Amino acid sequence: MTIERVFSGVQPTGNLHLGNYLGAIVNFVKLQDTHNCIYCVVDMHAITVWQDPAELTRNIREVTAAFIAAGIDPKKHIVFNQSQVSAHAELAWVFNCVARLGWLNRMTQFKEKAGKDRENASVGLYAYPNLMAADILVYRATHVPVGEDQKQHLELARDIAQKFNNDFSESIGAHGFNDKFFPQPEPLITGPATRVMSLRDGTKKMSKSDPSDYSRINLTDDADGIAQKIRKAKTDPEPLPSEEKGLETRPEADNLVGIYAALAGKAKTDVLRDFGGGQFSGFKSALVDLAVDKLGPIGAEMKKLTQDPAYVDSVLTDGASRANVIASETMNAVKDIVGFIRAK
Ligand code: AQP
Repeated sequence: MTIERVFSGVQPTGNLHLGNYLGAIVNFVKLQDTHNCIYCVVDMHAITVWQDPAELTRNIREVTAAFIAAGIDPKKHIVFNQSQVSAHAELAWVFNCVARLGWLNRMTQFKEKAGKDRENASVGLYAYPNLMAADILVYRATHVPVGEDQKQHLELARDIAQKFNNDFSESIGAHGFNDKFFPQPEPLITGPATRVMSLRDGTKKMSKSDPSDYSRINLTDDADGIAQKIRKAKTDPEPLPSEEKGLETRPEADNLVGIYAALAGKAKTDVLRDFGGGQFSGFKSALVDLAVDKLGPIGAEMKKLTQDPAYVDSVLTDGASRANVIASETMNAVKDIVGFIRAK
């Protein structure tokens, strides 16, 4: 039986937060037991918006440190930064020629990030989903753990895989490959916190780029910082409901209960069984204790690791060389299928 391959990435754009952790990294850790995993620090995605070069380097190391501190084993699995494996960019170019403008025009993330100043957004930001499809498909990965915000990009990756397989079906067959050369990658969007919301506004996603640091819990926040942010988190005047249905019209309460549930490894219903009917103050104190208990050791380990950049860089180079073996094989096949000439 072949073990399925998992791929996912995180952008090194600073302020790695609880949403990235609960929506993605926690699931990365779990999947190590059952899958071959490739986890990538997607630095080429990061530069789709301006990054200060020295800060980018620091952030690449910080995301790598977060992966390791959270429990990803870079020896058993693969951890690397995207720009070290050139096949990502090469396949992305082929996909730029497979994907249709109409498909990209529908991407809500581009609309949100480019905002009103669309004309001034980088071409890279627009073509971002094609690079993401290449990241996944260059490893012919079948499963992609992501937060809910990435669902639309995953659908696009599936469309690109299918169009490539159809457009080149004759050539794929002529070169002796299976007609499903690229698989249909499945998003894995699981757990009670697939969309962690801002602590200041329960209708907005917790995000690295929110100007208010109080909107998010960063993985590097210390115990006092975590406590302060949770205590100041927006709530409403009602006590917590005893059943999940009671959270439906209360986005801030729903968010905090979801965070508690995810950190405790419980369902929201179980959390409400313990805290339903109570005031937010008591619940927030319990959430502070839980968050400090779970995130404190990760933050401390991240700090230790980032003080040893030579070690972190060696993890990335080792991972990149192993990733490169798989990616080059796919890229060589793609070149043959498309009709390019390459050295053999
Ligand atoms: N709020 C969130 N809740 C759950 N999952 C989330 N993810 C991001 N935000 C949340 C998931 O984290 C993984 C890595 O995200 P990313 O760094 O590649 O990009 P992003 O989604 O653009 O992250 P941010 O924090 O939202 O950055 P900005 O502020 O630049 O927009 C992904 O699996 C993502 O789903």
